[in-house]
Amino acid sequence: MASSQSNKTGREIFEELSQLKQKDFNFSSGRILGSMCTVPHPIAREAYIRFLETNLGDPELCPGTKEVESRFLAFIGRLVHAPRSAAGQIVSGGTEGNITAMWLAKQLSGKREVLLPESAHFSFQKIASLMDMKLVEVPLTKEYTLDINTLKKKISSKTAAVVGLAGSTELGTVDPLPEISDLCADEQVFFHVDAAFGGFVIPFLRQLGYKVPPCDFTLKGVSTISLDSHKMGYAAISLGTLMIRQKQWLEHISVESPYISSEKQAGILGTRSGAPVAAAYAVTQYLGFDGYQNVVKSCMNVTQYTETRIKELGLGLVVEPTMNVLGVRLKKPGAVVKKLAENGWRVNKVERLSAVRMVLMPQITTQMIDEFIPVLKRVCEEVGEV
Ligand code: 0PR
Repeated sequence: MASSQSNKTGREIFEELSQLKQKDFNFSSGRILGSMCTVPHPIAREAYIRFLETNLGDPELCPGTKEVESRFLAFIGRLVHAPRSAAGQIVSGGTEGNITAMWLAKQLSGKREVLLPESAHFSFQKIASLMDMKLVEVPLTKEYTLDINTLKKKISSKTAAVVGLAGSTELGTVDPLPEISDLCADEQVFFHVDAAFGGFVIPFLRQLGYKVPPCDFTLKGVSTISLDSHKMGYAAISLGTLMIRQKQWLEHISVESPYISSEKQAGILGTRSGAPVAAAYAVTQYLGFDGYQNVVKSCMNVTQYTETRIKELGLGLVVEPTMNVLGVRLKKPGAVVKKLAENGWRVNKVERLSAVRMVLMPQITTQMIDEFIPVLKRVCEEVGEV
C-alpha cells in the first residue's frame, strides 16, 4: 500500500517526542505542588523497563512475573495487617480499586446503596453510573471527616457498602475508621476503606507517633482497603492494590477464562502489564518499611514548613493537616491557580471549599517552598487576597 508520508527515522521520532515532552510540567522541577503523583523512584524505572513485555492477564505465560506479583502482595499484606484469609487484587489505581470494591460489595450483598462521605473521590460517580448503584452522601464534621452519628442513622437494610477515607483527595483527612468499622461489624455491612493516598502514609505516621486512626485489617469491620503505589508508594503509574479480607470473595468477581491457561480471571482488566508491578515491588524492597517511614517523615517536615510560611503571608488553612496535604483558604482560588500556572507553578483548585490544594510529595524540598512563597505572595497581592 502506497504511503503518502514517508516513515520517520528513530532520531526524528525521538526529537518529536522530546519536543512534545518538554511542554509538560515535570516533577523534578519542584513546581508541581498539587499532584498526588511523584517522580518514580530510580529503582522503579529500571524494573519497569525490564518487565515491559510481560502480561499478568495470562499468568501461566509469565510465572516469574506472577511470582513478583505475589511477593509484592505479601509486602502490602504486611503493611495492612492482612489476615491469612485475605487476598490482594492488583488494580490500575484508586479508581479501579474503588470500582472493584463496590462491584464486590454489590455481588456479596445483592444491594445497591452506598453510604459515603461528601468528600469521597469522584470515581464513585463512575461507579454509580457503571453499576447502577445509588450514592448516599454522609455530611462532614467541622474537621472535614465523616459524621459518624449521621452514618448511624442512615445505615439500613438497603446498604450495600459504607466507604471511609484514609486520606481525602482534597485535604488528606482521615474518617473515624475505628468507629465506622465497629458500626459495620455490628450491622454486618461491607466496609471499604479508600486509602488511595493515605495507604502509604498512615502506617508510617503512626510509627512516628502521630495521632491518626489505623487503616488496616486490625479493624474487624474492614472488608477491603484500596491503596496506590503510584501515589505515596513512590512507584510508577499505574499501580494500586485492592486488599480483600476473604480470598473466596474473589469468586464473586471472577469469570471463566476459557482461552487462556488459567481457568478463571478475577477483576476488571484482562491483559495487564507486569511492568508497574515489578516497579512497585522493586521500590518496596529497596525502601522497606524504614525507608517509607523516612519518606513520610521528611514529607511531614516540608508540610509543616510550608504551613508556617503560608500563615506568615496572612493566609489560613481549611483544617490543620493530617498528612502531607494542605488546603489553603482563598477568596478567589481559580484566579490564584491561573496566575500561579502562568508563573510556572501548579497547585490544584478546590472550588467547593474555596481553597487550593498543595500536596507535599517526596520531591518537594524546603528550598523549593522558599522559591514558591514570594511568587504566591505576589499573586495573592495582584488578585487582592492579602
Ligand atoms: N481515591 C482517592 C482518595 C483519590 O485521591 C484518588 C485520586 C482516587 C481514589 C483515584 O485514583 P486514580 O486517579 O489513581 O484512579 N486522587 C487524585 C486527585 O484527584 C488523582 C490525581 C493524581 C490527580 C495526580 C492529579 C494528579 O496530578 O487529585
